[in-house]
Amino acid sequence: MSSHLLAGLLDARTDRLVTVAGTTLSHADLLGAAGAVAESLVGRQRVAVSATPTMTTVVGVTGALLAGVEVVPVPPDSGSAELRHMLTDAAPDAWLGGAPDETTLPTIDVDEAARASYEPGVVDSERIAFVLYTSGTTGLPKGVLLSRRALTAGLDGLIDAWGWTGDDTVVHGLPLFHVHGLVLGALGPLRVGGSLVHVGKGTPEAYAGVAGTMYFAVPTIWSRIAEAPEHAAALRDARLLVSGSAALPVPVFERVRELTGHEVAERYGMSETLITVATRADGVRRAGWVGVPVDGVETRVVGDDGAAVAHDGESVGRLEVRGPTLFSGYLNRPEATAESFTDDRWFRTGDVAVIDAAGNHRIVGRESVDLIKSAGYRIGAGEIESTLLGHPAVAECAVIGVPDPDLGQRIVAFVVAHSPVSAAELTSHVGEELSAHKRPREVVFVDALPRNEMGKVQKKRLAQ
Ligand code: MCA
Ligand code: AMP
Repeated sequence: MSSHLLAGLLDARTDRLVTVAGTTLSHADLLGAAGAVAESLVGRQRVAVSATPTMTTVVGVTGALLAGVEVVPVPPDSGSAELRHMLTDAAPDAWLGGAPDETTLPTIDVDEAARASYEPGVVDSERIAFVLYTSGTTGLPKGVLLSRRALTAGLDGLIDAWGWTGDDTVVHGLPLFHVHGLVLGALGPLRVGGSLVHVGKGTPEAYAGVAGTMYFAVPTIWSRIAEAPEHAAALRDARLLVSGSAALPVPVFERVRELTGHEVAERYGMSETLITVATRADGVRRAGWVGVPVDGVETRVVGDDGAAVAHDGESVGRLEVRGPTLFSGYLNRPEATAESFTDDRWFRTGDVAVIDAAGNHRIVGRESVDLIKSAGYRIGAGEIESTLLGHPAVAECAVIGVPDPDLGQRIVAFVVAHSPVSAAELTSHVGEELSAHKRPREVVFVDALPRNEMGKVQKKRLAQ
């Protein structure tokens, strides 16, 4: 395959189709429309894209990648504080495609009907393709800088692991502002020269309505498919069902196997590292295990003392990774970048894992209770706490993720209020400032938060 990130798309085939929420373009037409976008981006460095699950987003992002212009994919439901933060931190030149109402930035139109024959120039592989915002345990989301080298290596690892070819049709309904939906789910088919159907919203019915060879979903969607036998049966003819972004519960793996005849292939990754570990299509599939390192990636587990932990399938340690799929740092955050690496340049994932003698990985959990995974979204407890504290009625608060059969974890906020306020008001306050999936599902009003002698909130006690 050519070294260009979008090698498969550049072949401009007319029999390979990209469908997003009901609109279809052939690869040739997508290339033509994206070429017109690329022409209109001359002189730009970095653009923001309101990453709705639409063809406009796919054409806009593809055009920017052809032109070598950086993209900041912005969640379309971003609240005001979150949006302000991303625009200040990333300082894009313009909005590409639709922009939020009160924008002061110039906007550049995306015309899906345009057809330009654009000759992409050579772009340095270390050039940044995406600034992707993701939450940490505290503070505001950080912009993860993903280079073309990382994206190419990350996708090639999966192309190898899954025997992914131009004959595959990927089906999914994932958001286009995170690695799963955007990199794997949109760029993957364009790199490999295959077809894509983005169903708009990830419901069992929508997945069942499309014939594909590979279905990508987060565990929440698999769990909903497992509860919908009438739709699950439609996935029998697939080649590969893939789960990632959070742990797939063993009962869901088993139920999907009963209903579809397929064992779901789980893979593991992060915004900062892309997908580093994957179950191979021709490899062992074990419920609760996420596979082996993808081509070019190395992993290790270390104990609290930093010493290597045995790869015996039982010993638990902190997972560290290195290889060509890694990010180029956090935007404007050299200290946070430095802290995320060990002295010998391994990336600290913050996940706790077990590796067996054959190199298979099982993710045991996260080191910090302050990073919550809900419906596959990574959510920082600290960001929600600061937002709640910005509400005049809130004196103190603590946010935790509690186990949830549908969402993996659901966000619960414990609040000490100094004036009367309803749970609904606090929830919508978070939705207005941040984004919809960061809203607590439950607000519990308490007289005081449990604290240790140092005054630190004891979140483990809250969880009980
Ligand atoms: C949700 N609702 C609420 C609240 N939360 N209402 C009141 N208070 C709340 N706190 C509403 C929603 O607005 C919605 O209303 C309804 O409840 C159902 O919401 P929900 O349960 O969230 O389900 P959903 O809207 O059906 O979405 C589920 C989903 C979605 C499709 C699984 O969460 C999703 O697409 N998740 C994927 C996240 C992802 O791509 N992560 C990848 C990160 P209404 O129905 O009226 O709208 S990348 C990554 O992790 C790495 C690299 C990796 O490994 O992949
Ligand atoms: P994000 O930055 O949104 O990409 O989230 C990355 C985090 O998702 C990882 O650090 C893990 O905690 C979690 N994650 C991703 N895939 C899996 C998986 N297959 N099993 C368990 N956790 C996962």
